[in-house]
Amino acid sequence: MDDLIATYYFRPGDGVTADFAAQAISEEQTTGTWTRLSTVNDHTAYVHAYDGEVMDIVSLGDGGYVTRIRYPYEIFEPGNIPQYLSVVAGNLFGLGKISAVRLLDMDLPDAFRAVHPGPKFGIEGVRKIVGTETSRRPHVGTIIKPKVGLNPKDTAAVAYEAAVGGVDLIKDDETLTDQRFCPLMDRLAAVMDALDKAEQETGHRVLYALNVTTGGDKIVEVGERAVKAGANMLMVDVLTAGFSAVQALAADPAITVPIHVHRTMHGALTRNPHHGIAMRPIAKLVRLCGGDQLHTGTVSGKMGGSAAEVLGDNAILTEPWGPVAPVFPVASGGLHPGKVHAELAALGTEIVLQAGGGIHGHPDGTRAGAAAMRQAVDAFLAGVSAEEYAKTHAELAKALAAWGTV
Ligand code: RUB
Ligand code: MG
Repeated sequence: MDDLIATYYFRPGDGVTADFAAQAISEEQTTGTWTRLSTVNDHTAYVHAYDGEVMDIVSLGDGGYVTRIRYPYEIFEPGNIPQYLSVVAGNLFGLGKISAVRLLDMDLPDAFRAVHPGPKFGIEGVRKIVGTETSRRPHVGTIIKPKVGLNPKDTAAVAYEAAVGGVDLIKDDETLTDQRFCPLMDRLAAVMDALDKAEQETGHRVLYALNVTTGGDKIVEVGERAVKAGANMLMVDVLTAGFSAVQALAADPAITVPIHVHRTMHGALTRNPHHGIAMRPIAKLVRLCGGDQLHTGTVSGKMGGSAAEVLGDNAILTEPWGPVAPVFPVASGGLHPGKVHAELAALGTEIVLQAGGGIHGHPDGTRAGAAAMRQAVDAFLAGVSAEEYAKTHAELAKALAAWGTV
């Protein structure tokens, strides 16, 4: 079956039945509107082949319901992700007869996958670059902090320290793009020089996710220029720049590096349990449109979110899905070495753990902070508590003294 099935949570408005509310979603998003249509008559009866179908409605007993709606394959334009969203996540959010509605999930049929090649690298490709395809250890990443303000030379100096300390990935923060105080191409050149130097010393290849998120139609041009100049990873913010930005980069044969997908603004969609869009459908679309790693959240960090939901979202990224390669889940936001155990215990080891403040805020600086994160990971893999491991690892001991454990 090639139809798309979307799952929603909803709360009907006052005086509205659940059946009416679910039907209203289905009709608004397909062949109906708020009144009878003169444009649908005997001659156009075929239009009903494009009707949505309310498959079931389950009461949760708290005024809320879960419904599944089937949308016929024919109403979609294969390859056009904005159009898919205009159907499954369109005007329904504003319908006055529904007091709240949240898109929980969507089952994308095989026919959709056929037109989206998915990630070029995925987990295996990224692990290969870093050299962890055999060890399968979690990757450790850092976000250069402060968020904005450092010039290219200062950024590169921080990157060098983080790389020598042992991180696998360094990324720009989302508010840093191509501002005057830190031009993108100058920053790229300086950071890649620093990472080359670190690699000569340590033998360890480190990825640098350069934030090429940009306005208009420039993203492909900027991405290509960055890759030509030696970038080994690109970062794009999927919700502000759009799924099409990720798709355009991933589909470009000249973009020969993995794409790190950040999700700033997601809380506006994902946070309210009754209204908005859950992370799950966003994760599916990112995998479809070719992101190689994606932020899905933490269980002990600063951004909230439930462990069950993050685990489910990570499964969407990593479980087999036809020919579409698995995507590396990224846990980020408020992490530090004392939280590594909780993250890995809950989320498993096929993951990138990122820390910004939790590395650059280490009492002995970035290099020690990076080492402490890696030591916390090593402790977990050795089956030893962070406190125990810290007895013989000074950087971890100082991090735990500063921030404790959860
Ligand atoms: C983390 C950071 C990231 C967000 C991403 O910095 O800047 O952009 O945490 O969040 P720090 P999410 O480690 O200093 O908190 O992964 O939830 O999208
Ligand atoms: Mg950030």
